[in-house]
Amino acid sequence: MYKKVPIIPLAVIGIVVAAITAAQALLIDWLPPAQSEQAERTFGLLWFLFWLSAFFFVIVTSILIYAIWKWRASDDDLEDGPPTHGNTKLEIVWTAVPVIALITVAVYGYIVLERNEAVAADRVNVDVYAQQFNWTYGYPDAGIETGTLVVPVDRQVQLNLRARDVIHDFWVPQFGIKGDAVPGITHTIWINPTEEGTYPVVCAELCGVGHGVMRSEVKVVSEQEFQAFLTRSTARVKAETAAATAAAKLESAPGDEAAGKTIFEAKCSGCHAGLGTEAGGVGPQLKGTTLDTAGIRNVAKNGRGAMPGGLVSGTELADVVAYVESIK
Ligand code: HEC
Ligand SMILES: [Cu+2]
Repeated sequence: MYKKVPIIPLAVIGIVVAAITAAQALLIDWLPPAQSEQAERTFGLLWFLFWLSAFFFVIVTSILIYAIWKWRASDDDLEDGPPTHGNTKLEIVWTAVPVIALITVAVYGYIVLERNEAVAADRVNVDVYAQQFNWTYGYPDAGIETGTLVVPVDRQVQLNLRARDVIHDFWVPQFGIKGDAVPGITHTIWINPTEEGTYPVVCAELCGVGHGVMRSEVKVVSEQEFQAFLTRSTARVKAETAAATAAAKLESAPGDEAAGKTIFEAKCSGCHAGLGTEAGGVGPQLKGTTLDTAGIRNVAKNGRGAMPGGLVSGTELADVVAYVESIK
């Protein structure tokens, strides 16, 4: 039962509440700048939700504040209020309006999700590996792996998120997308970076003691720089593989016994007594070892137990193996 809507007091309260709400929204930097198409859409949806909520918040709060003030009871008033019957018209309105608002939000949200996950044919594929407490990025098409994510601007990147131990969460705040990396499954997210620059990659899932330092970087570069990065990295991997193959070839080539003896004296006889022919050193007597050539090469190269690895490599390794072979 109401006579006339008290427009002026309601308007005054409404303006104050609206000003406080808007100031909070506008004066604080809630979100980083949107630097992907997904972020633009997601942040747009977020602000739409906020202003829609703010609109109803201001109306409801203003009426509430007015009612509390207008119909406050005096201290000695212990009576119940008069019984009131509901207001059918009002109830229809406060059911219909939220229904319309919710449908609008659902449709808008669906459109954002649909567009954010639309897959482009020319996308770049990157495998993201999360591990306590670092990130590695693999480019399956180029056969390379890096510690910094490099992606081209204005082209879609498909990130295949994988975890090597526990659950992690890949998050670049400026990209507006988060994705869990869960052991045993591959979770895919898509990002279309819109601005060149370097942004932080953050783990957004409490994954252990090093969680806070589980960070890396994503570099958004021009298409040209991206191609150069791929070429450079591929060349480096090729060179490394070639060097490793060459070293392995040198190490397994027949060595020189006499040269091996000299090397053994310098690097091994401190532990293997009598140039390897006697017991009593830190290391065992090598004369009479049951190891074959490959076994000797393996221990001499990588060490074993109390014996350190990496003492010899390349031709030196081949020579020292030839020497041990000659005394066994
Ligand atoms: C710091 C001491 C140390 C040095 C230096 C050292 N070794 Fe050893 N080596 C050991 C010990 C200890 C073992 C036994 C390892 C184990 O128990 O698994 C061993 C084991 C070996 C074996 C395996 C023997 C067997 O029958 O299983 C070979 C072969 C060998 N060493 C070769 C070399 C050569 C060649 C060098 C020089 C490049 C070298 N070691 C330098 C301490 C040493
Ligand atoms: Cu983590």
